[in-house]
Amino acid sequence: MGSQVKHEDAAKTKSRAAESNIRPLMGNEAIARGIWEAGARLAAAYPGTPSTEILENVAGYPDGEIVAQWSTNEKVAFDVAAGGSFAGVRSACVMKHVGLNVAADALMSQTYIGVNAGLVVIVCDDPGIHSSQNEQDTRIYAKLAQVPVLEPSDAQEALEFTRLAFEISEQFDTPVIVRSTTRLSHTRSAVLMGERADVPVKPFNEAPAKNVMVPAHARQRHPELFKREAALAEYFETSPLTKWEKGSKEFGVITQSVAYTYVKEVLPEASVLKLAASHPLPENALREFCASVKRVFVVEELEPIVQTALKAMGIAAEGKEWFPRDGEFSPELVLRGFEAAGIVEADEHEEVVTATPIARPPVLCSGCPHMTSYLALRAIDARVAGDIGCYTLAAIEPLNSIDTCVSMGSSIANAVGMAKAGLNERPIVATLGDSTFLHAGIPPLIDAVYNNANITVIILDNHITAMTGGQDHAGTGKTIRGTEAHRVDFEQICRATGVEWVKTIDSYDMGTMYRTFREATEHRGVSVVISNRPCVLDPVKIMGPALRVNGAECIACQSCMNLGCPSLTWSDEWHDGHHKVQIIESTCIGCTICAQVCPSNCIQPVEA
Ligand SMILES: Cc1ncc(C[n+]2csc(CCOP(=O)(O)OP(=O)(O)O)c2C)c(N)n1
Repeated sequence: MGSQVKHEDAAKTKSRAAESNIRPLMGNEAIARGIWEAGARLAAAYPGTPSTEILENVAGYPDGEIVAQWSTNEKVAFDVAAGGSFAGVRSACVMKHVGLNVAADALMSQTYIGVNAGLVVIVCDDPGIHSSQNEQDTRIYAKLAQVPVLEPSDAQEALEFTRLAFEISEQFDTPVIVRSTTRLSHTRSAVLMGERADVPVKPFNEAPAKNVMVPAHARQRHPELFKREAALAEYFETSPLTKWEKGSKEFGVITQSVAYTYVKEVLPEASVLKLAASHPLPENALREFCASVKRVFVVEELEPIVQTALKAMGIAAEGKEWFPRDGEFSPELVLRGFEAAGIVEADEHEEVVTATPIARPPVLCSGCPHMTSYLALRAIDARVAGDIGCYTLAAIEPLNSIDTCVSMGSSIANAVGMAKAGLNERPIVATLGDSTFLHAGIPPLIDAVYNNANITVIILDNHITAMTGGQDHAGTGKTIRGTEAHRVDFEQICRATGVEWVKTIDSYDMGTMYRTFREATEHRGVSVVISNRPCVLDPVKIMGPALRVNGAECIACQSCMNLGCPSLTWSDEWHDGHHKVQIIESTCIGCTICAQVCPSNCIQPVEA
């Protein structure tokens, strides 16, 4: 009896221990955990929503176990990780979907090389464009690069698939993509965590014919990709990762990633073939599944990758007829699709009540140092080629002063093209942030000088990557783990490219800013202005006394309102048929920009 009690105690302790390893993790935290558990020793990334928290969480593990570093852009991050793989340590790089465009050149050759130690590329897609410039589907890249793409459907799988990705990478000598999406990356669910694998460092693989991609070697390597792809397809044929959940023979659903969870919620009893990867596809499993049901549906977010493959196999699969090719899926959307397809009766479900929230356009922060540059650019009537960062908000009211925005780093070369095309009736100005300049702004600046373009470049240096939540970069002087690092000197970089006219100004000094912009745009050739002030969310931000409007003297001219500062609101008082202005003192950081643009001098510090 006594020993039995002890037994129970031991069992309870064991199950409590297992329970204590269960945590509610965000998909991104689970991916970071998967990288660490896989025994990876190197991870590099460039921030981008929805992927940013992955490297931030990797950096939470001890430095002695895994190197974590922000790279200047995604191609650099990819190449750093590939370098780690060459050196024999499991390595990962992390990026958002558009980051893979930047890294694609390296991926398309690394795929010929394969790996030494495991090489995993984590890419987070953004169906629905919550925070991106487009909603491209990474699975197409996987097909193009002939590499597997693992698609977890919840946080538990995010951890497990990431771990597994390193195994697959080494077993099949291939980079492996793990694809998340915004919904998975940012949703929390219970995850059973494991231990960190102890993976020995491999020696460098002395194999120039494999590692050096010159034409003679690449020609030899290309056929290897076909063999590898076939072997991977076979792996997914037989792996329990490809899961057949049997149900009615009337119809069957093929799905993967978070779409799987929506299908299970809407049709819990249906026949489902859950794929772990949309590339390479397990053709026999697909054929067998499709033959077992009368109608086949493919529920996949974004592109019809699996549906098209089935059609090429001669299988009449339905999918994009009922589920859209753009936007993010949800259980409601999947339900509506099956309803339209005649699978679910319209009255079989309760009416879904959707509440439309009041539209609240995004705004720059109170005292954001970017505001002044765009006010000044409007005043000099500049044609502005914009870029990607917080400052892109200047494209909308009230600043309304950006004419184009394409992709990271496009602004400078767009401006060069406009100038060369003869669009010269207004000054042509490119604006981009410090992180964006380092990411992809330097080659086009060199191009501008080399080709003697008549443009002005404004680098909005707020000492941080603000848009994605405040990450460090080579211009901040700190690493991801907070240690001191060399700080890039933006003026010196510009001068080294050959720009002769370079000035740094204080973003909060409006008078100097107007004069400097005018001077810069009158200069023939390339001029650069560095508008310099830390982001208001940076820990070193300036916090002056809040400002207050003296209502009696406000002439309701609305000059300050053109800034779009959220601390400025209309008051209940009127002047000449227009609202006077007041300041929300609790959010005002005392930057004084509004006081500087006030013609009646009615804005003063609260203490004065
Ligand atoms: C290729 C690519 N990588 C990453 C991103 C995500 N992203 C958008 S803007 C930005 C950088 C913003 O920093 P910065 O240029 O310094 O401007 P700030 O937001 O600080 O004003 C990043 C990383 C992206 N849109 N595209």
